[in-house]
Amino acid sequence: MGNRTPIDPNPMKAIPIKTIPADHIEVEHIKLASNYLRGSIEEGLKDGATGSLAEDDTQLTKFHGFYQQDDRDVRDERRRQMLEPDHSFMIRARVGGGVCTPAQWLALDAIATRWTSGSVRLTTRQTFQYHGVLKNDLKDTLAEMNKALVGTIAACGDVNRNVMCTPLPEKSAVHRTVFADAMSLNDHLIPATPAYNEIWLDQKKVASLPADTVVEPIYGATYLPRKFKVGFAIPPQNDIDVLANDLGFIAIIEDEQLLGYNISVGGGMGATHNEPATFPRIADVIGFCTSEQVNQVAEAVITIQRDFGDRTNRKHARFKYTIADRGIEWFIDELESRLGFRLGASQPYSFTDNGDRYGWQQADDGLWHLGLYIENGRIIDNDDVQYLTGFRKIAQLLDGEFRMSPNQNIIISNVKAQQRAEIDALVKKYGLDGYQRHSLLRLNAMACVAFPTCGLAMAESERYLPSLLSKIDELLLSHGLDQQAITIRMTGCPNGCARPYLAEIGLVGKAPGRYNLHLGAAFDGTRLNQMLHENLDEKDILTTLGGYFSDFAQKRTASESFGDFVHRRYIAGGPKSTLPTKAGPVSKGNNSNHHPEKDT
Ligand code: SRM
Ligand code: SF4
Repeated sequence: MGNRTPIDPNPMKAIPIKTIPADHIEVEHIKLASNYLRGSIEEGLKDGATGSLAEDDTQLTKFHGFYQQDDRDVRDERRRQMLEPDHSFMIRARVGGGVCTPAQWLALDAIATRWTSGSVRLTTRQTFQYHGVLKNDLKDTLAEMNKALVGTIAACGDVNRNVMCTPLPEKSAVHRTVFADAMSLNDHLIPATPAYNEIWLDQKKVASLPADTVVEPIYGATYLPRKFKVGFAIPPQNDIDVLANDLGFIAIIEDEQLLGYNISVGGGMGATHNEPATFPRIADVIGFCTSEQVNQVAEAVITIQRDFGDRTNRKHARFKYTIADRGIEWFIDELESRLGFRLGASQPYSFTDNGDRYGWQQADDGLWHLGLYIENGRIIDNDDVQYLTGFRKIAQLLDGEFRMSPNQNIIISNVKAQQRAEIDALVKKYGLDGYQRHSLLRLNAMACVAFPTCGLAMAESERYLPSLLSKIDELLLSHGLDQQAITIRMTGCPNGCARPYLAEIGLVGKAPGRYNLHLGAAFDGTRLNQMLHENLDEKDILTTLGGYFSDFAQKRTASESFGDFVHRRYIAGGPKSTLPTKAGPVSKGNNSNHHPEKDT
């Protein structure tokens, strides 16, 4: 480790900032001028002439948990007709660890039915979103959500987001402890500004404070340079994709006792097409801490990013770039200096997979958990499915809880044995039994939202993946691979919301109907895939995958996963000319692993 800075704890508290350096980008000025996230949101809400908010305020409302969007399906037509875009808002809940009671579910369901476009959309980070909320209904919707004790502050924005926690471990006692640690941190990192309560919950405004008051002791007046994500994994499950998080805690368990956590730092998925300076990155495991040290470690990590993250370029502002630029040794040194103690040595652990568990599982306390597959997390009632109604009926009788999974699914948890039959009957009646019917490929698939709501989508994702999966299923069957679990994830752009770079097959939207094909990730989420083919349409995707499947069926070693096979044959030193299609290899672009030691 070389000459390390002597341990000398220094204050981590944010010093009030008065001015922004000239090279800092616009959003930094907006944050500072906002008076701790107030901006002119309240005034904007009262403006009945438009369905939108002022542009600066739309940056701030992210911190309050919602995004201004417009319907992309009608955007061009409205532009032609010189109409204002069809604005509405996406609201994301902050549900740490994804746990929600039946009473909360019923309240959320009522809100979905009354004020949104009619669905509850489970996300890849164990929470849910509403789409289609109109400006006039924002305040009622947020107030009603808070009444159900489901807040939205810091669900988005340049702050720590909801803390994830593996939802279904075999060991219920360890889970309880890890979950408690995750929730303690989730709460510890909530912004302290009273702006949210003032605007949405009509809390009395705080009288003016002395100029040197530290309103945000962790974040400071300009918050973080970028979003920040934390997750707790309980091996052998890596369902939260812990190494995709800025900061991860990997539970180390011995004799069914939690010893503490390995700490991982610097993960992230987002990238931009054709900009090699942006890349997905898998986190480094840097050491070990005890349960009691978790909040302190997290706070120190976050303040390092607060103080050293790049505020001059948003595409380079995530924590992963701070680490990649300055080096992991520098980071550990800075962290230990702020902590005032050295981290322990990281402990051995291993993961089996990064997917969800389906069907009934019994935990060691005798209670049952039913993992249900929800296609792309969309809980809705329409001509095809009755999921909203189904979950409403289940919530009306459930004596346990719901746990949202990190793969857009849901677990009906803590069910007593005598309730199982009733729940099974409802699951069947409302078509929620997909976990018993679908292929292993589909059960390991995720697609991000993309069109029509996501402002950044370049290609379809949620609306397209289901039909593509049916075609890939046929291919797998034709090669005798239908019993092979393969992770597949699609996104409508390279931002990586469905963590496509950690899927054995990753499809990343480039333009309408066109995707880059990434292959070779590990089945357990510990190795990134690589972009091997660019700009494919559906026909090319199927032909190309067919080539790999054929090769895999013939040449795999016993129990080798598809990702490991592709990695061994086509990536780890293998000549790229042997790629089994005429589609040429791509130059090493924005998807190198940056962890050659893990790349074996
Ligand atoms: Fe995401 C932006 C949806 C998980 C990386 N993400 C967005 C926005 C808000 C688009 C926007 O900025 O205008 C999307 C809203 C779509 C819509 O209409 O609802 C959006 N992200 C989602 C969700 C709903 C995808 C899903 O299908 O489930 C996930 C919500 C998670 C949650 O509950 O908090 C979601 N986003 C992720 C993840 C996965 C994760 O965290 O494990 C990632 C990759 C991990 C990471 O952060 O590195 C992710 N989202 C991004 C990025 C790229 C960030 C970057 O570092 O470059 C953006 C764009 C941005 O921030 O500028 C983005
Ligand atoms: Fe939107 Fe891109 Fe995220 Fe998909 S990956 S939800 S298209 S930002």
